[in-house]
Amino acid sequence: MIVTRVWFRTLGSASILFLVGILWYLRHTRYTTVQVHKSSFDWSQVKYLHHAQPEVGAVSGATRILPKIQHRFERSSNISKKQRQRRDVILSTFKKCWRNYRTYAWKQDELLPISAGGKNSFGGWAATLIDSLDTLWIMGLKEEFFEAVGVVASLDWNSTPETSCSVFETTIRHLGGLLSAYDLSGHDALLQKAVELGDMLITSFNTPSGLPASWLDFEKAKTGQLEAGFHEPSTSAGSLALEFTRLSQVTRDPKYYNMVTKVAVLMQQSQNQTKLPGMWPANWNLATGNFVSDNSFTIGAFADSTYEYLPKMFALTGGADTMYAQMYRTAAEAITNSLLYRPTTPNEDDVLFAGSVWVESDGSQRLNPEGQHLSCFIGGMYGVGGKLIGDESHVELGLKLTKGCIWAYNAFASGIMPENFNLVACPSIHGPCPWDEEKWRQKLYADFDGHDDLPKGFTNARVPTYLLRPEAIESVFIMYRITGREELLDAAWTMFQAIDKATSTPYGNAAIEDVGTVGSRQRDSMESFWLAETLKYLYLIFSPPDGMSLDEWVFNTEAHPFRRPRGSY
Ligand code: DMJ
Repeated sequence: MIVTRVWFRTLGSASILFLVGILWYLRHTRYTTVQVHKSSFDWSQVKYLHHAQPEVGAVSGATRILPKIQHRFERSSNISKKQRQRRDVILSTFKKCWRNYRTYAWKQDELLPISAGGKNSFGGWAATLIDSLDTLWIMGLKEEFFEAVGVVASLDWNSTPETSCSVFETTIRHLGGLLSAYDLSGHDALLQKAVELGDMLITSFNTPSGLPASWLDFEKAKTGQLEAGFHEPSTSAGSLALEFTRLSQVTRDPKYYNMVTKVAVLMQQSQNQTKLPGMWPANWNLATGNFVSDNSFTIGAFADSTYEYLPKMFALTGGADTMYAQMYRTAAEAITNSLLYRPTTPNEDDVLFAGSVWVESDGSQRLNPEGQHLSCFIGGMYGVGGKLIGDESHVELGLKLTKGCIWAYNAFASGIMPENFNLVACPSIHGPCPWDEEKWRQKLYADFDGHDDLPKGFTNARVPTYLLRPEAIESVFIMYRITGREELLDAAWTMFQAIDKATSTPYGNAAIEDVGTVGSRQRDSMESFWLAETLKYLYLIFSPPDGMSLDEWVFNTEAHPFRRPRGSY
């Protein structure tokens, strides 16, 4: 009797376990098993009319051990209760946006956060969904992740109401998003869709010059009729390297890497021939390969990620592509000498900004002491670059540049910095920089842009909007991971609170018109980088530092992490 009872009891618990196992399996496979539908056009079959298919070579040479980027945190896999609470707030902000994207804009490019609708602005291939995949994974939202993978598996890159797409935006958002989600999850559907998309985007190089067209006109691309432009932002060619190199690494097919390497070789050849040697002008002639003629130099709009990718490519190739480290070193020196400036501030803060330079016909340089939200990535670039080449002075500059953006956030009534503004520059970034109220007032008068209530130190806020951009928080995150300085956590939290207060809507977060006004009018716009970048960096800064370590991952310019080669850190 006793034996039978024990037997039944054992059988009972075994069946329960079995049932639980079956349920887990069904639930898991329901989400992880997806049927991939091939796109209706195979872009790998496009004939290269102007150039032979790029020759097959190694993706890159031998890797080596690179210097560590991350600070040695004492408790790298733990966080305090305060950080956990902050992280949970970021998580619920993300969840609200995702839930409403799913309800009101599912499969469209963007959620309209005020009118609760959707819009297509990037080809209609679910930009927000793809851009958010890795954030979903990192935040542990696996059910939502696998549901989104199901959508990705049915995407047809040949089906869009548009006649063309931006090569840069589709590369950094869609291709970057797919590759990163694949790196994190290993889900094969993501790789298959990344390859289809990569094969489409790489035809942008099928032009008479062999350099990429900025816009991929689909019909022209299919028939080899594309032409690269005469005056294009440098990012449209200079900032494709990370994504296509990662695609070559994971497919072991060097054709993508070979294409972007053509751009890098031209960059290297021209770097010291420009009007501001060490930097490249903001616009390039991609029809002829002339990267040297223009007079305008910036690390902001049109040029930003061209520079950002130099140290990051060195990291992604495991130190094999030394030309990127060399180009970074040379560019950073030129930027430091010509673009960085220390602004006069009422409290004489020791902060830096990167302005822009116009080179006159006599070769003299005219510095415009401006600030752009887009330029705020530069603190993180100096930090990562300095660590990789073993130059701590870059890390110090990176910290001061990051503090500049934090200072600008704190200066405005909303607690957010404007898209574009001007300051008064001191003669040197090293010497003293006393506050001179009279000089500031004179400049304020000269630069007057209609704002009569600017914070002291600012002479205009030419573009007073905030578009939910990530660059400032991105540098705060990177510099925290590099230096371990606790005050950066508080700076990030203050920034988030200000941003959420000004941008929150019942359905998500919206861009605002004027950071100088508390309660500014909102715009019915929530770009995909809010979920892909801004909230991801915020979530990560309050997470244990050994998660998504900068020693193991390198983030593309849309905050999509790619795995660095093992054995190189
Ligand atoms: C993003 O798409 C990327 O970060 C890009 O490099 C710059 N612009 C937006 C965010 O501001």
